[in-house]
Amino acid sequence: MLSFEGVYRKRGGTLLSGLFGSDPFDFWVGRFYVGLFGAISLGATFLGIAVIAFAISRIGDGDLARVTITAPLREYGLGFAGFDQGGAWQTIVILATVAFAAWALREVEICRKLEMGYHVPIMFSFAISAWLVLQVIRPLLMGCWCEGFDLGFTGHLTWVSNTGFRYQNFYLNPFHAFGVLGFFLTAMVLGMHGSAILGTYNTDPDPVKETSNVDNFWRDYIGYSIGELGIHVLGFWLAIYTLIMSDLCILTSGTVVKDWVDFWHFSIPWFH
Ligand code: 07D
Repeated sequence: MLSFEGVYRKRGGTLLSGLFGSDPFDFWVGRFYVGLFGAISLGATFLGIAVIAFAISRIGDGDLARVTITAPLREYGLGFAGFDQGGAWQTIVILATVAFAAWALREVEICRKLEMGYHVPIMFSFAISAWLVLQVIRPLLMGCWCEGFDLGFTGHLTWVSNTGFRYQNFYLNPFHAFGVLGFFLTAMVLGMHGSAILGTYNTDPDPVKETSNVDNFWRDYIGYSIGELGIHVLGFWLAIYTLIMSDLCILTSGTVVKDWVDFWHFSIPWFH
């Protein structure tokens, strides 16, 4: 344990301790906090990995690069499918969703222990929203689990390509374009921030002066520095914007828009 870690390792602030006054999961393994939701998340993850391994063994393709656990066929609609007919996919999707949600709730309990804001679980929940939209919400809206993406490296990429072309030209989906813009912008500002921090690391024994070295660099270079807190607030909102656009891009495809080429054939009178 590092010298300051003891300060943060306080029991309590968890759901179970709030409800019953005690929490048997309120402990650490090494430097990792476990907690009720950590145990649920790990349990669902191990079970999910076991189902994946079992499903792969039945497919009989030992090549992990191309092995794919496919979504149920269209004939099953929103019903349950047999294990080899898409039931494996359904089981894995349920277990993965439980694992992701429990992990977000574990983050909430850690935030409560550290008496900090909920920014981390909020941000992670937006990442989970992409998974939920793709695998649960859009299939429900389209009336078929077959709409979810297949699980596997090549399988999910094939799904993206097929789904993109099914709506003619996915580049013409404006939410997709705004999402792409957000991913690129987020990567760029993260790269700018990371390189500025690493570039000024150890330039001054005083961390406050080190921070002003970063500010000075950007003011010298582009005439403006968003500041230490500002860059993190920008990253937070950029990532949320990006994920909302990505959610909208796939949520609208097939539900309200069937053809993104045709979508642009509207006419705004004052535009021409
Ligand atoms: C999904 C991650 C959540 C992570 C979680 C936790 C695990 C895995 C394992 C369960 C959102 C961790 C998870 C550990 C668990 C198991 C077994 C984050 C997620 C919860 N596109 N496109 C996007 C670009 C084209 C198409 C998004 C670029 C073509 C479709 C993003 C290009 C066509 C869909 C994006 C490009 C096309 C997308 C994806 C360039 C194909 C979507 C990122 C330069 C012909 C998808 C919500 C994302 C989407 C999506 C970028 C091209 C089709 C904006 C840069 C033109 C059908 N594309 N695309 O959202 O919006 O991450 O998903 O060409 O469905 Mg696209």
